[in-house]
Amino acid sequence: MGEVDPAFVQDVEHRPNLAAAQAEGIPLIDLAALAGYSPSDGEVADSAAVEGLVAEIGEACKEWGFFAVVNHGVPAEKRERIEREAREFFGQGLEEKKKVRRDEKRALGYYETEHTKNVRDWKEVFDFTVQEPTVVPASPNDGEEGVIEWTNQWPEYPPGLREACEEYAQELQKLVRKLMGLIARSLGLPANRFDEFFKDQTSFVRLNHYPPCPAPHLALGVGRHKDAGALTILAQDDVGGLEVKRKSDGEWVLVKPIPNAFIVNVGDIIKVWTNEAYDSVEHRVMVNSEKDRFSIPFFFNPPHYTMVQPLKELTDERNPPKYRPYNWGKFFVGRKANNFKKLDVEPLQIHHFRI
Ligand SMILES: O=C(O)CCC(=O)C(=O)O
Repeated sequence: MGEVDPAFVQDVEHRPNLAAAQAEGIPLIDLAALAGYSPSDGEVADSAAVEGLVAEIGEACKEWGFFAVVNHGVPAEKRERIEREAREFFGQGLEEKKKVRRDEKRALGYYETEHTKNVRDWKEVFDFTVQEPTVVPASPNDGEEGVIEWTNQWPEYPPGLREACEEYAQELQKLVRKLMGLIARSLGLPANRFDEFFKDQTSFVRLNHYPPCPAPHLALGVGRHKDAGALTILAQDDVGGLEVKRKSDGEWVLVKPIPNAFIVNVGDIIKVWTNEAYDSVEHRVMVNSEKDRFSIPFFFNPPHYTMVQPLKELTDERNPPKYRPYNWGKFFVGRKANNFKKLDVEPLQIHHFRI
């Protein structure tokens, strides 16, 4: 990526503090009690241990908007395999990677010029969807009907990337179903309350590579943002750099990598579904001048035709809906299109639908 182009430079107030403190007390949730649970029946096994998990997850979603999970059931070898293949893929020359480059027509594949909040990120990515094909609106504009199909673009090299990605996505599907079941129960809803959103889902996985950066005090790997979807499950390597804005005091704190754990973020859709009982968390990624960093977020997103709005069960006269319904598909494709370029206007956010 060469030296630092002004396109990467953050405004002064958003520049990272390279000496940021590691966060203390981030909820660490042990999912061992769910071992053997099959998500296909949509029910979480009933036991005192699971009840404890439900309470822990509810508390974490309220107080932090994120947490770490261990003993999650995703086999370590599947994670190691996708991490290995990702390194191989990004280790190639730009020309090779550009053969599967994302563009205005093909939303998936390799991309190295993403902007977050209109500042370029110091990273390169490879995106693939979980559902093949993934159906989305043809246009983000209201009144323009019609849908298109997104299909994944797989590179010839490394030859094992596709299989590693597909296997990993299947494992993450199982985990996200378990987590959504626990989250539903923590809200007093049936464990299968969110199952309908798995059919025709628009979930995707991103391979992130953050190369060493000559000016880590000026640029960010990913600028501050909240995830627009429902839930994100992130695998990060041992380099570190993920920061979250702690709710209790608004400080940016570093999330220490824990071997084999996943970080789970509440996204904006859950914030809306719960009428703000649960909050999405702002986060960003610092880079460093020495080491490459890799991470793999899995973004759980509902079908494009979902009208996102506070759930009826969680609202009443005393707690009326705080958001107008919005169409997820239009929001999602609008956001994807925005990431292609620096805009003069603020990209679409859920606060635009706040009542
Ligand atoms: O790399 C990370 O730790 C976080 C990545 C992230 O927030 C994103 O890709 O949206």
